[in-house]
Amino acid sequence: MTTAERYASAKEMYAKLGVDTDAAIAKLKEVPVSLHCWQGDDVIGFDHDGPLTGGIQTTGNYPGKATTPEQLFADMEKAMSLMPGAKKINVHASYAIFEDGEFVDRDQLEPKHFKRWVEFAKKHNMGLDFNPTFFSHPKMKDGLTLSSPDEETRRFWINHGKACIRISQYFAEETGIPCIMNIWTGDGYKDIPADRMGPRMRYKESIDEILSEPFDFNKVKPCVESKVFGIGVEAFTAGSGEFSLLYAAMNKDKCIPLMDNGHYHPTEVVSDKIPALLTFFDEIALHVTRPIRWDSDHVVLFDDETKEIAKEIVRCGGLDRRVKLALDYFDASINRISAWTVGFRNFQKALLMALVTPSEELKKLQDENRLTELMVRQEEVKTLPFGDVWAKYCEECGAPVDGAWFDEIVKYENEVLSKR
Ligand code: RNT
Ligand code: ZN
Repeated sequence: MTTAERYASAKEMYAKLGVDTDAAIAKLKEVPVSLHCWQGDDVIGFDHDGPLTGGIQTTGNYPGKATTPEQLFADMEKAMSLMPGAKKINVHASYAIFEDGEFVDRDQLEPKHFKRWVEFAKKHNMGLDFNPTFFSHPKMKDGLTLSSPDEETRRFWINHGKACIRISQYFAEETGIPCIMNIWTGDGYKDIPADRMGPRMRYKESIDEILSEPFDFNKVKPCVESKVFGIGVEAFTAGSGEFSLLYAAMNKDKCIPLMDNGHYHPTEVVSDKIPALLTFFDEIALHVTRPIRWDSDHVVLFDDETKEIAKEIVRCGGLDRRVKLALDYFDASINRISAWTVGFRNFQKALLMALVTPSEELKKLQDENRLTELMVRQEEVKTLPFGDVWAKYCEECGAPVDGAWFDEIVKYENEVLSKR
């Protein structure tokens, strides 16, 4: 059977449950997912040498990582050619591109240092998201940035944040697409602190100052990302869940909350937090990742929690602007282009599966307290011929179907990566 024949049969089966698969495909095509530039080079960037520091860690030494902007752009283009769906690109400040021997520190960054990213985005009709880089830098003092008790240190990082607001505004104006600017620091303590409130008060004041930089909230969406702990900061994280959520809640006119599903205690699930936050916030942002035991940033799989996150996004009306979607993982132990591709495709799969779930019917069963039947139906939905809808979606997007792209990775590895 051809893809078209299989799709026709699947479409009929879904239609019996009240699901319009054509509409689902059309909807997903419009929704951008932000692809993180940092999978391509293990979060190193172009503004410093040396390893990562500050509660963030990559492991693995797979050959062929990108070490120049040209290589990173080429690798991203390769990966993007293998992924269906609309994209944005998520850039970190450490990926500033200096030309003609120029170099400025992070507090002095200007839009011009990201001109090449804008060109890259325009070439592919994409928006850009942005992140100040509060890690891997000598100005981190004793593991602290925005919450440092050292005024000069804190000032440096505030100025970095303000510079990033200006760059985010530039991204939005150049691309015509709003820029999500995410504030995350790994500030914290390895062992029991004597003062938990001081760092948090300083962190709050620092974010206040960053967000006092003028910007248009329709164009720049600053977020605060929370975290439960990081490597080396096991006892205390300044930007904890309550801190970050409350910061966003108290500053709704200039900031939105960001949840990374690697940043919670292992039995907590972000799928359940999405509707909770959307009850109170007009917009929220997500980092979709895969924690194994902790915030290990493994490549996103088509697993239960990814599917559940996607279902909540769809059911809560999140695809229409309210939920800002981004990926955040970095695996240095496997082919990085494959990592990008598998993770992106898996999240697309989860979103498409959520779009073809008969949510209205299932909700009705819940509201009528027909919970026995709800369980039966929810289980049956799992074995509908979803793969045929997915194949059709890939084809319509001009992307390879499952089974037809890995050879491309092998070829690129042999022809390009292995020569680096
Ligand atoms: C770290 C946070 C953060 C980073 C990126 C690189 O735990 O998840 O979002 O992964 O900024
Ligand atoms: Zn994250």
